[in-house]
Amino acid sequence: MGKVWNYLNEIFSKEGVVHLTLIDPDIMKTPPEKASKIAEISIASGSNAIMVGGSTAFGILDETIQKIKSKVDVPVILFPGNVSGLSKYADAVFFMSLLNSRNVYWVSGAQALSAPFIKQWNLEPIPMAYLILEPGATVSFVGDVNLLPRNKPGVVLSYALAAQYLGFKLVYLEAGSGAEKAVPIEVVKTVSQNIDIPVVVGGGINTPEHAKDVIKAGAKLIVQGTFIEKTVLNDGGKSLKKIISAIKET
Ligand code: 1GP
Repeated sequence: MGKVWNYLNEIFSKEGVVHLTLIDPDIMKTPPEKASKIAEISIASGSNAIMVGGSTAFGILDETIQKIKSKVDVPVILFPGNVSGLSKYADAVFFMSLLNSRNVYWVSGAQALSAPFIKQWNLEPIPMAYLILEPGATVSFVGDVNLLPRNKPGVVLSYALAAQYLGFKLVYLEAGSGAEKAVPIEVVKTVSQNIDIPVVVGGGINTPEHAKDVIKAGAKLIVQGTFIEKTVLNDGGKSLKKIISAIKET
């Protein structure tokens, strides 16, 4: 695997867990200048890498990534919501398959359309299974998702095991951006205890206590977007630092 994958593994071995800052390159919400400021404060607060992506495409991706890269020294990893979510300026791409979509486009179609760009731009692909649980937010609507039930850890585990056996390097348990209900701790625990690849958790994580519980349950990577967007420009990263310290000392 490539440089960014090695970087993430170094963080696993040094710090135990990885914190990822998700920035939506939405021109209306986070124009490039603002996105780069958010990235800068997040990294200064201890976050380990920047993810750039979103479900909708009102973005100017290339400029956003270039601005972010001019301010931070950590990898910028694409989190594409579609083929349009790729940019040659990023360091890597979470090469995702939305395993619980009903539509084969999101499972393998968009990936096939994206693959030539990844090859041509020499982007590092990091294969990641993407599983969306209730409530799912915007991404479940866009991705035509058969939402995984919150109260059935065994069902989520079956998908996560399938992800591992299919050869994915990571499995992402997603509740949806800004989700009122995050992925249940019980689900994180059941999945983490029974698979061998690192578990990523995101959607609705907003407090140090919650983040800590997610890590204690076995997740190795935490993704935060909404909380960071709402806080870092106001408090200079103070509340984000508390969350990151909580997960790193778990
Ligand atoms: C969304 O899981 C991520 O894809 C982050 O969610 O915006 O709720 O932090 P939040």
